[in-house]
Amino acid sequence: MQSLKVIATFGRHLLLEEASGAAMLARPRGRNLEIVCGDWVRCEQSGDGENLAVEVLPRERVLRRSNARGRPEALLANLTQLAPILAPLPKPDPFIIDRYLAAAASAGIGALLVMNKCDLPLPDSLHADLEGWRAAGYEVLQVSAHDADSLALLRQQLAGQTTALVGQSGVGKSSLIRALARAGDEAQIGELMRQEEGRHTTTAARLFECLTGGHIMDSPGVRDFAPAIDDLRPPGLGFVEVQALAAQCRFLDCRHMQEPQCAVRAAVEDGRLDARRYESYRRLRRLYENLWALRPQSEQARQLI
Ligand SMILES: Nc1nc2c(ncn2[C@@H]2O[C@H](COP(=O)(O)OP(=O)(O)OP(=O)(O)O)[C@@H](O)[C@H]2O)c(=O)[nH]1
Ligand SMILES: [Mg+2]
Ligand SMILES: [Zn+2]
Repeated sequence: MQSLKVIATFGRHLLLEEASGAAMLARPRGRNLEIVCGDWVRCEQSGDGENLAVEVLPRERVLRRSNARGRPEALLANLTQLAPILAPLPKPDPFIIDRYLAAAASAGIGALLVMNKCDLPLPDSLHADLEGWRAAGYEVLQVSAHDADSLALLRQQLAGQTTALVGQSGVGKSSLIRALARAGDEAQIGELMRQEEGRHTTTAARLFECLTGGHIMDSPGVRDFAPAIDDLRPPGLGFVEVQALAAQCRFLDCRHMQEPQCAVRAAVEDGRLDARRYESYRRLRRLYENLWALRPQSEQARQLI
């Protein structure tokens, strides 16, 4: 039985890539099989000739979110790099970006911030946010999907990687994919979009080959994103600069909320740690604790303090 790569998922349908490069439709066998874009699956044919994915091969890395019930849910598999996209319009929510960055760090996935639509004026508040991310050690690329020259650095960063573009609806993920994916793939991008109030909105995650090597994943826009709490590790919960400071906190299990002699809070007070990033950490810490509290007692032992 050969293994095939999942290049798109829409509802209960899967698009698999055959060895020849051709795409093949399939569906998961059974309700309990969680299959996402980027997975490798083994397939069988049913009696009536339908392709059934019967097994998901172990994933190297996976991006997971907390669903409405606070349970982990896989979104994208086998990516090596997560690229949260933001733009001057629609109005950016930096807290969503921070939670994507935390999820990536927690899952061993690299992160690259992409500020799209740099042909539009940048609001002052966004300048400050970009500085906060750069201070934390993240690279921020400023590009425009409508200006091929601005994409040169981004192309370099995609080579040899599987990069997923994520973020709010309308920031330009699909426009970037159109500029970065191999031309032959372009026609298929439209198939997975829905016309909504005159706008194209992506409805399915989809994997493409980049022009310059590597792979790139498109994904539907989000209103919010919460990482799977099972993946977050104290003392930083995926906030890399909090993690680095935590070794100097007085208590090993410091939550960096009210504890005395907390190196993280001290760094906020003297300006070494971006205050907005710290506020974002606090929000994630509260979410982390609230969601764990909803879990049955038997599972709570798994929570790391
Ligand atoms: N000015 C400007 N507009 C852009 C740029 N990139 C994309 N847009 C526009 O932004 C709008 C939304 O772009 P999409 O690529 O559909 O955004 P998306 O992130 O894929 O949105 P969802 O699929 O809903 O998540 C379109 O009207 C694009 O033409 C850019 O660099 N500059
Ligand atoms: Mg899109
Ligand atoms: Zn602390």
